[in-house]
Amino acid sequence: MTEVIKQFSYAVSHTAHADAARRVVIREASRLTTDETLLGRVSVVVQEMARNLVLHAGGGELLFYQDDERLDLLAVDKGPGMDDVARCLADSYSSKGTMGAGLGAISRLSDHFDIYSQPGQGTVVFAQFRLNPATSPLISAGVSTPYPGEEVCGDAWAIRDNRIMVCDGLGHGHAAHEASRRARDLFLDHDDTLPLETLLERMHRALMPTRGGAVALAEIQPEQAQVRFCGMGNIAGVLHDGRSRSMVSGNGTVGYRIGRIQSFSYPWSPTTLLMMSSDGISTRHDLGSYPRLAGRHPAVIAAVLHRDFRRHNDDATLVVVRHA
Ligand SMILES: [Mn+2]
Repeated sequence: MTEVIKQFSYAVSHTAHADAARRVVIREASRLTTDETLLGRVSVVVQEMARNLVLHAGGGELLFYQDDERLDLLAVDKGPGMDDVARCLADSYSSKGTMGAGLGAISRLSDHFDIYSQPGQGTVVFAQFRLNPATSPLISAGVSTPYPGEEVCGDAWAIRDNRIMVCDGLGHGHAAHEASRRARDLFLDHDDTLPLETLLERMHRALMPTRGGAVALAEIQPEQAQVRFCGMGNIAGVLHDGRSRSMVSGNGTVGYRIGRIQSFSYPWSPTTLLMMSSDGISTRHDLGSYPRLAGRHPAVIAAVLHRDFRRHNDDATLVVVRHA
């Protein structure tokens, strides 16, 4: 599925951006589906999300992610937020011209809908469209944005079955993108009976012609009630289950020079959240300070924390995973 993964962000602050965003999203979605009804639903949802950003939030960001199973859209803003999301949604069926009007359409037309809003701090709206049935027992989402002004992201992330990878290519721009892309391609093609340590060792060799990067691999093993984590360099791995716990990575740059590769086990339960982030996301991020955010869809969690803890001088990636 290497070729079909596509992710980008789009700044929306004017109604003209809404049309442009819709065209880009539909162009990408059309590569994976010819279902006109589905494309029609996506089209209206992009339009409504972008309109809400312009009319009710003073602008924001539209995030797009697509692979061969799904198309995810997120509208992220730091606008006034909503006091009562449930009421805004309920109102949407009877009123026109309010934020609720758009939300009602978004929730009806998408296959999965979620929202997180805090008065005075902003709103994240999530809409998912299924392209194919899910193959993973996990629900995952990642938000990944490039260094400001760069066309490509130097970070990459991927999930396959119970395994998750995040790579931060050294620096930013095309050379960083090339390194992280190579790590991701190897990850997506690897034989999943390989131990994580062996996979990381192979990535080390595969990345030698590149400038290298930081890599972390995680494997969730629900039957053993554990998660294994194998990292090299600055990718933060955090488990959240009421409180947050950091996982341990080794020192080094994959593809250049690395220390001993080791993986570690941590307890995993059906309520645990796994979060992995590149250093473009401040490690001060604290899920516990957001009321009820931990119960939202992983895409919403990733988008809220990315919005509030992203450093604007680096590629920034945050991946969130939980049980289905
Ligand atoms: Mn970085």
